[in-house]
Amino acid sequence: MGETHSLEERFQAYVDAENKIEPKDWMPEKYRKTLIRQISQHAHSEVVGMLPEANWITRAPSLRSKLILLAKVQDEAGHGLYLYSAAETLGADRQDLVEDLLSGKAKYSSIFNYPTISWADMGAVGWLVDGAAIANQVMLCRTSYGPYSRAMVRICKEESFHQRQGYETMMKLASGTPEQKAMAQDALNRWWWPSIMMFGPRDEDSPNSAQSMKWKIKRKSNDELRQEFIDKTVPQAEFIGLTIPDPDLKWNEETGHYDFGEINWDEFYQVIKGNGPCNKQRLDARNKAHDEGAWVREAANAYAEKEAKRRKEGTAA
Ligand code: BYC
Repeated sequence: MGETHSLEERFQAYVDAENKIEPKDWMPEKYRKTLIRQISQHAHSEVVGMLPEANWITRAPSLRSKLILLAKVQDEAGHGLYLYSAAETLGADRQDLVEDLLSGKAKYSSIFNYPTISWADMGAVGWLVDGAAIANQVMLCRTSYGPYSRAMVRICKEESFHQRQGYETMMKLASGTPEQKAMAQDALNRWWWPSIMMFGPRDEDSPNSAQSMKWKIKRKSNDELRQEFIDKTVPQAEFIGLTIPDPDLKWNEETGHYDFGEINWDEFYQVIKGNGPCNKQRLDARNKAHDEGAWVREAANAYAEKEAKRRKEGTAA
């Protein structure tokens, strides 16, 4: 007991001195579990996050926008793969993680349970959802776990491109015909509140935050990041002539931040419990894709076995 205590103290001091924890280093079991939870939820979010956007690939309004959207969705698949690999360095089994997603046991970001009903939603998702993702993930580049922080550096570079893609789409629509501007405003109206929910519960209702901040897994709190995102995004909306759908949104001279209205936390908890508008549709689509990809996994395994056998025979000869 005494020994564990001193190991934990040494671990904390090592983290406090801004060192990175690497896979073979000693770490408290709860640190490992928290990271597996957060990294796998993040990986699942990237994978499920492809679905609302993939919905528009065949209907993109130009070849240029189709190419950009395709590239963005492929980037998200790549992010999911780096993140599953980062979780594996902590001893997690990828197959278990994927099964937990497919059975509905694992969480993934609430935002991907909302429908994408017009092309303007591709703008709003890129601008707001990727914008929120960047706000959250820039701080994760400095997370204390080495493999996660390194994965985040690359992911953030790609996310910045995604955010630009979204803002450009919104800018074009907002300066187009009155119908196009109305489409952009409608998308902003529907995506604003779910986007600010992405940062998670308020700090006082966030069960994991205190410990994760102490271990420097998280470097900024949910509320701090939400406020940063709002402060950065409101002027962007003003610049393109769109209105944030929050009558209580107001610049506060004293705090130097925007005050904003009450978030519908009941909606947030319903969505993360599985009762959002598209939860069932998203899980059905992931299960279908997984089943249809079974032959690829079988073929890859058969090839790996054959190669291993060939190598063994080669060494024997
Ligand atoms: N949705 O104690 P808390 C992307 C859960 S991918 C669902 O504050 P924590 C993108 C939370 O996990 C976006 N669940 O938790 C992809 C916890 O669950 P448990 C995803 C949520 O971990 C494709 C419980 O509620 N980004 O950007 O300290 C295209 C209590 O919360 C949500 C990441 O995953 C939510 N919104 O803080 C475009 C980033 N919020 O304990 C874009 C990495 C909270 O019941 N993750 N929960 O299992 C993080 O930074 C942190 O996990 C969070 C939550 C800030 C999200």
